[in-house]
Amino acid sequence: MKPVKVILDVDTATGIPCRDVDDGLAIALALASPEIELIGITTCAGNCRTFESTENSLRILQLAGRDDIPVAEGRELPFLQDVTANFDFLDGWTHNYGFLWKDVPPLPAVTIPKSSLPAHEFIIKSVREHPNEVVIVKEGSHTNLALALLVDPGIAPLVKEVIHMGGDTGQPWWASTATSEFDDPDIWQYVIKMNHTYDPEATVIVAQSKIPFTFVTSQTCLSSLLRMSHVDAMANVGTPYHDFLAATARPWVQWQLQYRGREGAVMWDPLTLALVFDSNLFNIVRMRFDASQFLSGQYPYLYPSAESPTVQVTMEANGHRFEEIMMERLTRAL
Ligand SMILES: [Ca+2]
Repeated sequence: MKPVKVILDVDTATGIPCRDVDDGLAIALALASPEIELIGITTCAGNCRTFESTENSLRILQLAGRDDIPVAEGRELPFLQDVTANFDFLDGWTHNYGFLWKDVPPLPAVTIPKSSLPAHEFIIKSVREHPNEVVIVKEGSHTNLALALLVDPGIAPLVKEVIHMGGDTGQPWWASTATSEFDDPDIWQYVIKMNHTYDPEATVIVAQSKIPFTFVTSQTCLSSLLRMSHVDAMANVGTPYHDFLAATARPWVQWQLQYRGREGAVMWDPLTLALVFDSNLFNIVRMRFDASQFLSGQYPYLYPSAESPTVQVTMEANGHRFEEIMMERLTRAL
């Protein structure tokens, strides 16, 4: 079967102390998946700043020997939101837990260039070159595609599908999460919710564009972990690329074990990407997205709706099976 053309829109924080490595592993999973033709990476903000995502994404492609894949840099700021608190919080993590990263080797210098096109122009060009063929997997905020839709609304019917890591079908799981390290009850707003609330106006533009849209909810993603045994398996491959993936993931997994009471690091973004090539991993329902409820910060904003569904939403995933698939691919020689 012909591989699916994918643009991966990522906030790749891989290499920054105490930031999630899942975007980088989603890139790695895409590179190792024969069902996917990764036609480009666009960078956005969330887990890190956009320019950091660009550099971190380029580094992974460079180590993988895939500098043929363009990396187009996105907008640094959301349309309206003040994101100061988001980065203050994330910088606090880096400051407080950075000591766990002391054994990570220095990051290789990035020598390959980013694309000359900004992300939204790259999206427009790609969709117009390949009408009804491009799936955009959005692992961070929606700013880039929203901007593309504002500049060229005619691309909406030409995008095959948007798959988005984010969304909650009711009161979100983290609302009742009590962890001693987080004293600020609003803090999850800046961490877990950020893929869709980092730039909520952009989320609404994309979700209402009539492009087929699937939320891969955070609840779904909790099923799928990167465990220390997985990190060891990547390290055992022995290439500089796999060594890098393992070395950057190891302290993040260690932090989950030591400070968060989890058995591994949640594979939010790799699991979301897997919907491109294996929908059987997921239980998917059709729902209605309520933009005004969403913009007002109220729950729920995704409703079961037989009459007028507007989006698809994953309710659960086979995490065990996904972990097997992911690790078979992440330990494969490129
Ligand atoms: Ca992400």
